[in-house]
Amino acid sequence: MKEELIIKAYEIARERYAALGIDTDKVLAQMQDFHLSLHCWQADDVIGFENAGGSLTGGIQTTGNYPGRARNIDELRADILKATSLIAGTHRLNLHEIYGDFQGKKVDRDEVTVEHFQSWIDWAKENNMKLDFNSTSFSHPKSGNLSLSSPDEGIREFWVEHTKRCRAIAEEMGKAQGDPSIMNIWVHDGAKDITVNRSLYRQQFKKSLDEIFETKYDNMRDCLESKTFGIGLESFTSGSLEFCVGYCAANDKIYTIDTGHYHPMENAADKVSSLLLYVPELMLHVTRGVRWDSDHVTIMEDPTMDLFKEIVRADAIDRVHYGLDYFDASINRIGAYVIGSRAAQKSMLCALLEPIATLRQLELEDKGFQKLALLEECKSMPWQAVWDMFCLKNDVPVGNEFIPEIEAYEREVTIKR
Ligand code: RNT
Ligand code: ZN
Repeated sequence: MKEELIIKAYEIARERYAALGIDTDKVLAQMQDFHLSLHCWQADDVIGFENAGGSLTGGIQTTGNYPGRARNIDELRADILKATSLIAGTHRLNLHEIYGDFQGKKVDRDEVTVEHFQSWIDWAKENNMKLDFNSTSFSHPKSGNLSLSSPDEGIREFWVEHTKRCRAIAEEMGKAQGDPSIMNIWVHDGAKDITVNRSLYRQQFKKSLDEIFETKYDNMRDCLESKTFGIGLESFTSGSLEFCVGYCAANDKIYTIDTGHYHPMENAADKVSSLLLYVPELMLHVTRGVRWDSDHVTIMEDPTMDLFKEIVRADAIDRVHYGLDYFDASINRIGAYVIGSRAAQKSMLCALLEPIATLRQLELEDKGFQKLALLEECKSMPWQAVWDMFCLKNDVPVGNEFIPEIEAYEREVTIKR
């Protein structure tokens, strides 16, 4: 796209926004400071590198068999770099434990150490990326339906050991990058049918978490992710909303909002201002729920835009970590990264472009018509010109120009796998 055209459109947009009291240059600077934590698992359908061809368990599922899945660490790294080359700004990478550099050796989950992530730490440094981390309770012979909440002490202790080791790894990542690594704990624990020992499993889960968090670290942060249900585990989830929010509030832990983890009519955005009164920070897993926990690619839809608006309106930009979490195996996977990341960025941009001071004042003065009218007008303000400028400044494709780039990478690289 012609550079002059983008600049011209931006200048007009700048004036339009200035009339509403918004400084678009400042917003562009804020956008530069907005870092996503890109989930590594979209590239390979959440399989990881433990054993080639292992299958996904734990109530999550990828559907589709689009060609070109990353089959090893080199392919995954290349795909991530391709994706980030099409996304403005600098971003973090969110690794799961099963993505360790195991060099073909069998390393069980209770044996993993930082040495299995040293090459990731080096790679991330070379590529100006910071790492976040996740323990992995699924896709393992000991996963069963219950891991950290298992009544079987042997199983429970195995997963406690795993999770403790993951925290130690996250601590080393944080140290190496001079910035805390955010470590998420999500366990699939649940049951398919009517469950009578709910209390027992939740007590076990709490006991496990207390043990896991005994060691205090300075270079990593813990977060806990709740869920409504998993596939095949429809009737009970140990880590329900109440369990996780309660635990995080009582123990000063970060709560993870996965936008696909609530009832379809529930508004994830509305949780932000409540949660932040009781938990120190939030981690996001931005995804697109379609009817159930479907992990569709994030797009710029109302729930996503509302979430980012609520974060900005709550003055909480710096109290949130912006992870993505979806896995679509039915379309080009690099394309999936780019669509979702750009959609999250666009949603943040629109949130930053809101005339929030005016809107707040109108609401306080009970001027409901004026507030609603302004909110409606915001939708057709030229935010797209600011977005294009952001891409231009960051030297990434403007508009749909990233499509042929992904097609070329598919032709040259992924289709040959
Ligand atoms: C599953 C959770 C969890 C996973 C990843 C792979 O429902 O959302 O965050 O998607 O850990
Ligand atoms: Zn998630």
